Amino acid sequence: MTNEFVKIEKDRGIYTLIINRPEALNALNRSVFDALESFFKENLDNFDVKGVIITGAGEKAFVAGADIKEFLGLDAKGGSELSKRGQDIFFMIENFHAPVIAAVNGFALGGGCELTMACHIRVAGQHAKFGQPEVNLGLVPGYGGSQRLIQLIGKGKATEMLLTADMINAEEALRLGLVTHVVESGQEVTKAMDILIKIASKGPLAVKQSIQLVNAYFDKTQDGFKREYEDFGLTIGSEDSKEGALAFVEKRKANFKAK
Ligand code: DAK
Repeated sequence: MTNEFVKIEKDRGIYTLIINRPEALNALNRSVFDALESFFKENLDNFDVKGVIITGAGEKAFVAGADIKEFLGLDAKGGSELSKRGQDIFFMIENFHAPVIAAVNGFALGGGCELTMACHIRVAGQHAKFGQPEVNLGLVPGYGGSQRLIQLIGKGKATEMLLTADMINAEEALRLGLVTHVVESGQEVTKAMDILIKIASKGPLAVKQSIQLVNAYFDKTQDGFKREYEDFGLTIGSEDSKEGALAFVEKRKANFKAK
């Protein structure tokens, strides 16, 4: 499930994945992708996982991009295959049943910014910096960044960021809606944990379907409104919704079972 490049910690059902290559500013190499892929694949239907935090080791970087040294020499076919694999892993994160929060503790550049955007929620430390500097390398983003940046901050600013490679700071990211919280540096994981502990008390199936409904809005093959009435039926037919209503009437905390 893990390797030396991604450390995993567990607390009250919340898993913190720490990308652990501080000497390379936590750049995403194949081993990091392997570890991310196996964690999310192995826990696809595991409701014991209540939430996930992704962060970077050290104080300087969340992830400073794909490992530039690793993609030297890739040809068009190899590059495209690597990009597709990264996209598939990021889709797995985006569609994970439990919330995934990026605790952005420094540089989030290129593939690092793309990783934050595949997460459901982003919390930034005051010193965090975001950017898509691929054009500096004669590249376009390869892990969904050209699409998710527009979804999150709109076409105008996304185009400017993609074309200039300029970084934005945490306050600007908050103003643009790229992140939802800016906290004192060092408090990113604590804030992410607070949010996830709150969500962990909710109905797990309802949380899963809410994530899917948000994603359905951006999926051109789905009708989000149709999906919503279908999912409403699904959740109201669940044992958890009966427990939720009963707990309300009996003025007690609901004991959800993800059923
Ligand atoms: N890859 C590999 N090593 C990196 C790195 C990266 N992305 N970013 C930093 N490092 C390494 C540096 O090489 C340096 O290592 P040593 O020289 O000490 O061995 C160490 O981390 C510390 O970095 P600096 O000395 O540069 O630190 P500074 O504080 O001076 O600068 C910086 C921090 C973040 C501004 C700077 O490191 C920087 O500009 N880093 C590169 C940012 C960047 O351009 N990232 C890549 C974005 S493009 C693909 C799919 C996707 C992509 C590509 C291909 N395919 C499917 C083929 C996506 C590409 C990207 O992510």
